[in-house]
Amino acid sequence: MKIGISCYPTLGGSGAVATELGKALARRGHEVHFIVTDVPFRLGSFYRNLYVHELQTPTYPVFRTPPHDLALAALMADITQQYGLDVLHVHYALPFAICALLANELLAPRRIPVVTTLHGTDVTVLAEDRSLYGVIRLGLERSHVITAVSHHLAAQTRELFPLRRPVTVIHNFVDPEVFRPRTHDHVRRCFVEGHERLLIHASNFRAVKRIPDVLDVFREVANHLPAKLLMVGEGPEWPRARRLAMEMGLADQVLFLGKQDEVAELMAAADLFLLPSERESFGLVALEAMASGVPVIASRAGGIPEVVEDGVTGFLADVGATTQMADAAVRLLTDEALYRRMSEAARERAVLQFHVEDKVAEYERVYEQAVAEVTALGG
Ligand code: GMT
Repeated sequence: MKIGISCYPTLGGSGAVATELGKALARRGHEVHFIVTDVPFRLGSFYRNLYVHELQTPTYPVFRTPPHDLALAALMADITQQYGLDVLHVHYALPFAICALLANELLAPRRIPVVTTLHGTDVTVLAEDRSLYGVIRLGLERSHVITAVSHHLAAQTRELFPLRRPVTVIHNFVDPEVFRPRTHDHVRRCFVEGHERLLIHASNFRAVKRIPDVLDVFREVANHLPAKLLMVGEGPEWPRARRLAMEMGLADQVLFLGKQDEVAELMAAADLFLLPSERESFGLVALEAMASGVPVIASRAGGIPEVVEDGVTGFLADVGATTQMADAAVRLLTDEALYRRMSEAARERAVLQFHVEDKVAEYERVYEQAVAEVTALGG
C-alpha cells in the first residue's frame, strides 16, 4: 500500500510510535510518506520506500500566526494526489484528523481513507479543557477508523465522545532487536562502579510524569544501597527537577543526560526503570525497558497495567505512593533470584505481546478496513 503518515515529529511517545510504524511498514514493502512539520526524531538513517515531506508554511505579514494546519492539509492533499496514496494515518486527533478531513474536502470527489490513532493527551486533556471538544469530535467522526493505544484510552474516548464507530485497540509495540538485553557493560561503566545499582527514568519531563516522585523513590532506594539515577530527555519540568535534585542532596547521584539518541543502549545498561506518572495512556518507555530485560516500577495509572504486569514484570503502586515504589525497588534489587525472574519475564512479555511485526500487521488490517469502507461509500 501507499501510506501517508502525519504525527508530532518531536520528542514524545506518539512520534516514536508513528516513526517506528512507518519504518516497519517500509521494511514490509509498503511505500511510506511522512507528511510532517520536521523530520521525525527517531527516523535515523534512510530507508527504501520511505519518504519525508516537510511542511513549508507560508508566512505573510497579514498572518498573525503562520497557518500551519491549513498548509499541512494542503500538503496532505497534494502528496495524496501526486503519489496516489491509499490511506492517511494520522497520530493525534488534533490537529491531524482535522487536517485530513480538510485534505479530503480538497480532494473531492475523490476520498482518501483516514485512520486516526489516539495517543492520550488529545482525549485526556479534553476532560479539563473542553474548548476544542467539538473540533476533536468532528475529526474523530470523519475518520474512517479510530484506534487507541490501550483499552484504558479507548474506554476514556468512548466515555467522552458519543461516537458511532468503534475504537479499535492496537497496543503500542517495540522492536525487540533494537531494545534488547546487552551483555557488554561499557555503557554501564560510564555511570556506575561495579557494586552500584543503576536506575533510569526517560520522558519529556512534563508535569504528568511526576518527576519529584522519581527523585523521592530514588532517594529512598539510595538510602538502602549504593545507586545512581539516569534522567533521560528534556521538557518543562527539567530545570525544576535539577534544582530539586540539588536541594535533596542528590546532585552527584542523579545524572541529567538530556536528549539522547542511543536510548536503547542506556536502557539495557540499567537495572530498573521508574515511571510514577499521574497519567499515561500506555507508557511506551516502560515497554522499551521491559524489552531490554529491565523490570519497571510504575504507578497504576491509565494504560500502564496493560503493559507492566504487577509482580511479574515489575511492581505497580498507586499514584504518589513513592515509599511503596521504593520498597518494591529495594526488594527487587536485593533479591537476585527475583530480579532474574522479573527481568526474563519482562523481556518475554515484551516480545510475545508487543512485537512490532504483530502490531504492524494489525495496522495493515485496519488500513484495509478503512479502504474497504471508503470504497463501499463510492469514494
Ligand atoms: O507522554 C507524553 O507526554 C508524550 C505523549 C505523546 O504524545 O507523545 O505520549 C503519549 O503517547 C505515547 C505513545 O502512544 C504513550 O506511550 C504515552 O503513554 C502517552 N502519554 C500520556 O498519555 C501522558
